[in-house]
Formats: sequence, structure tokens, C-alpha cells
Amino acid sequence: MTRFTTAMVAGALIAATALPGATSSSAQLKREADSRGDVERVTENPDGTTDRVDRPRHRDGDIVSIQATHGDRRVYVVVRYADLIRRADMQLRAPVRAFKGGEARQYQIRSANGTSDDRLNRPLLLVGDNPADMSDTGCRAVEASVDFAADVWRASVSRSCLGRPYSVVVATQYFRQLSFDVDTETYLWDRHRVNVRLHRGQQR
Ligand SMILES: [Ca+2]
Repeated sequence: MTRFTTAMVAGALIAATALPGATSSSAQLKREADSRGDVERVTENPDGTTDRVDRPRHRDGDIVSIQATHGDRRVYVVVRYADLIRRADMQLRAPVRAFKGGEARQYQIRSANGTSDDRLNRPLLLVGDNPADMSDTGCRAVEASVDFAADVWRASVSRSCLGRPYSVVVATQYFRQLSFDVDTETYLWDRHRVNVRLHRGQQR
């Protein structure tokens, strides 16, 4: 199994500030571009140091945009990549920070989609403030699919599985493990985050 690291989710944990309520009664949607050519090769060393090497010509897994929607019943995310190749060792992730009543919980939609085994590809909703120790919520109302021809990943989760939050912060990560042993892990990754919020009055 992949070991989780603080670095992997750092981008998702930044925007934790409480957000003012919006006035729109419709679903909220936000789309943002992500830089191209910013995939990194990361090595976490036994002494706790981390080496990062830019891979500007690496297109596979390079996130180019994220679109998040906070609807009345579900949170949706659509991620586009410069290129996306089916690989057994990749994970497509969408960290979702859900705010309600002054508290926030950290979730993550996770989808592998690297094999033809649908059981392994079944998307999961994880929860936990410690990115190294997240647990499966058992939520069945989580969906994900990959269009490799279009280099697009689509995922969604019901608001009930997120505790019916009044606002969410949605992020995304591409993660591909290259090597792993007890002391050292090397992986390719890219990440982006986007803020989407929903007015309290729309809680259901
Ligand atoms: Ca990118």
C-alpha cells in the first residue's frame, strides 16, 4: 500500500479559513487552470529530508485544470491532465475539506483506475486529519471514472457522506509511486486546489 505523507496533502490543507456565506441559491462551480510542466519527482529520504526534481517535460499526470461544483446533493470534481496513461501504480485523488458549524473534516476521494479489475478501481472516500492515517468511511455514494482518451478524471460524492457541509475546499493530486521501501519513497506527483463554497441556507 502507498504510504501517505504530509507533503502529498499540503496543498489541500492551506485554505482552512472560514468562508462567508454566498448569496446564490444555485450550485456553486469554480474552475481553475493549473500550471503545465510542473510534475515533480519526489524522494523522501531515511533522514527525513526530501529531494524534489522538476520534470518539466513529463506530461503524464500533469494537471492542467480542476473544476469543482458544490451542488445541493453532491460535490463534483473534474480534473483534466496534459496526458493520462493507465498505470497500475497511479492514484487520482481529490482531497475535500468540509466545513460545518465552525469545524472542518478532511476527506479524500481516491480512485486508482490503473487496472482492469473493477474491485481495485472502486473509488473510496477516506476521512482523517492525519494524512498518514486516513480511514475508509464506507461511503457508497462516491463515484469516479476516467476517460483516458480525453485525459479527464471525474469524481463525485454525496453531501451526506461529507456530513452535509456548508462549504468545501476541493483539491486534487496525481500520485504515481515509483519505488518504496521501509525508509525511502519515490514518486511523481502534481497537485492543485480550488475553493468552492455553499451558503448555509442550502444545507439539506
Ligand atoms: Ca500541472
